[in-house]
Amino acid sequence: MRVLLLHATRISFRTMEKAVRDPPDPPSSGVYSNCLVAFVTVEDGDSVEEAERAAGDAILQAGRLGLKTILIYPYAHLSSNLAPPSEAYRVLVAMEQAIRSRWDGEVYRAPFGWYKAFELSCPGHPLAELSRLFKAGLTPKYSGAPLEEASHKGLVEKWLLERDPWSLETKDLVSRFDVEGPQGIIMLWKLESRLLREFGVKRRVKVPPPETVYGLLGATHIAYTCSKWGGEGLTLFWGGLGDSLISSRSPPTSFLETLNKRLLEDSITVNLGSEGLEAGDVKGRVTLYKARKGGAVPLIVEVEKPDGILYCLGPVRSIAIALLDAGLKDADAGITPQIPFWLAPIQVALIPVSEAQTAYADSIASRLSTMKVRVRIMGEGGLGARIREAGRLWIPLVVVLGEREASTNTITLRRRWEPGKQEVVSLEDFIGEVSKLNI
Ligand code: A3S
Repeated sequence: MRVLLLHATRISFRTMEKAVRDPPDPPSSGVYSNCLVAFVTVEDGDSVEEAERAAGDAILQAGRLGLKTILIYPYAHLSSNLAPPSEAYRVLVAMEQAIRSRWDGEVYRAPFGWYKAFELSCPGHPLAELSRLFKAGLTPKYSGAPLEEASHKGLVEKWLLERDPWSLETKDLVSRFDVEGPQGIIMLWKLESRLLREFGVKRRVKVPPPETVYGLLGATHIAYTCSKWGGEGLTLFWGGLGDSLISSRSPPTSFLETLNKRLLEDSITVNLGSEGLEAGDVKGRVTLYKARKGGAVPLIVEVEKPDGILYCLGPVRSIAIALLDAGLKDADAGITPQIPFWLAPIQVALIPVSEAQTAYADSIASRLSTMKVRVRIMGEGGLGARIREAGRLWIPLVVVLGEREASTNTITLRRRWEPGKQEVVSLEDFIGEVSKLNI
C-alpha cells in the first residue's frame, strides 16, 4: 500500500466520469479545510493488516499536525502494482473503519471508482508532505500491538517511531559534507571499505530494499533482512553506496565507539521478540541511536541464530549521518566536533596567506596527493573566513602558509583536536605526521 499524506489547508473534489464499470460509491463532491489528505494506492497483496498500519500512521500524523479531519482519497497512481478494484475497495473501507474505531476526529472517504477533479492547497511546512509504503509480509508489532497502534496506546514512546530522525542542522551538515554527492561519497566509500576490512567481508548479497531504515519500523526491516539473508562476512546491499548492512559474527560495538562514543552512549536497546519489538519470528536485540532531534536510528541488530548471535551493522549511510549528528551534539555541549582523520572527506586544508604562497601550497598539495591524502587549497576570501570555512567542514588539519613559512620551508599547523592551538612545524615533520595519521 502506498500513501501520500498531504496537509491541506483546503481540498475540494467532485466526481467526473466513471472509471470502473459499476463504482461502489455514488457520484459526489466534497470540500474540507485544514485536514490530512491520504492519497492511497492499494497494491496487489495488500490486506487489512496494511490498512490498519496505514490507519495508525495517518492518526499519528494528524496528531502530530494537530488536525481533526482525515480524508481518505482513493488514488490509483502511486504504484504500478495495483490491487484489483474490488480488493482495493475492501482495503480502503477497512482503513476508514480502522481510523474511525481508533480516533475521535472526523473521517471521510472520497468516492471510489471515479475520475475526480480536485483542488488542493498545501501550506508547505516540513511535515506537510510525507510518502509512506506499507508492505505485506512484515507487520511489525510492539508489545503485541501494530506499531502505530502501540504508540496510540502509549506502549511505545513516539520518538521511537520517528521516520525522519535528523535535525535541520544535521541535514545542513549532510549537504555541506555533500554526503549524497560526489565529494561526500568519499565518506561513505571510506566507511564501507573500512568496515569490509574490519569485519572480513567476502561476499555481497543483494536484498530487497527496506521500507525505511529509521525508527522501530526500520529496526524491524533491518532485523528481518539480517535474519533472512545475514551471514558471516557479508555485505547485504539494496541500492547505492551506503545502502548496505555489514553482517558478521563479531560484535561491532567497539568499532562504533572509535567513531564517536556518543553513538552508543546516546542509544537504547530494544528486545526483538514477543515482549518487545516483533519482526516476524526474529529473536535478538536492536541498538538505536537517539538523534539530536530525537529520532531513533537503528545501528546494530543482533539476531539469535541456532549457532550463536549474528550481528548486522548499519546501514552505512545511517552510521555516517549519525556521526555528523553526534558531532553536532558535541558542539551543543561546547566540544569541537571531530571526524576521524581517515574518514574526513577533506583531511588537510592548505591556506596560502597571499598569491605569493600559491606555488608553495601547490607543491605541498601535490606531495600530499601522492600520499593519497585528501587535500584542498583554500585560496578564496579573507584569511579568517577561510580558516572558519575549514572549521565548518571539520577539516582535521588546517595549514596556513605565509611569507615566513614559505621562506623557511615550515608551515603553521592547527590540529582540530587541539582547538585554539597552532604550531609552526617543519614541512618534513608535517609530512611525517600526516603519513602516520593516514593509516
Ligand atoms: O482507477 C480508477 C479509480 O478506481 C479507484 N481505484 C483505486 N484506488 C486505489 N488503489 C487502487 N488499487 C485502485 N484501483 C482503482 C480509484 O478511485 C481510481 N480513481 N484519483 C482518481 C482519478 O484518477 C482515481 O485514482
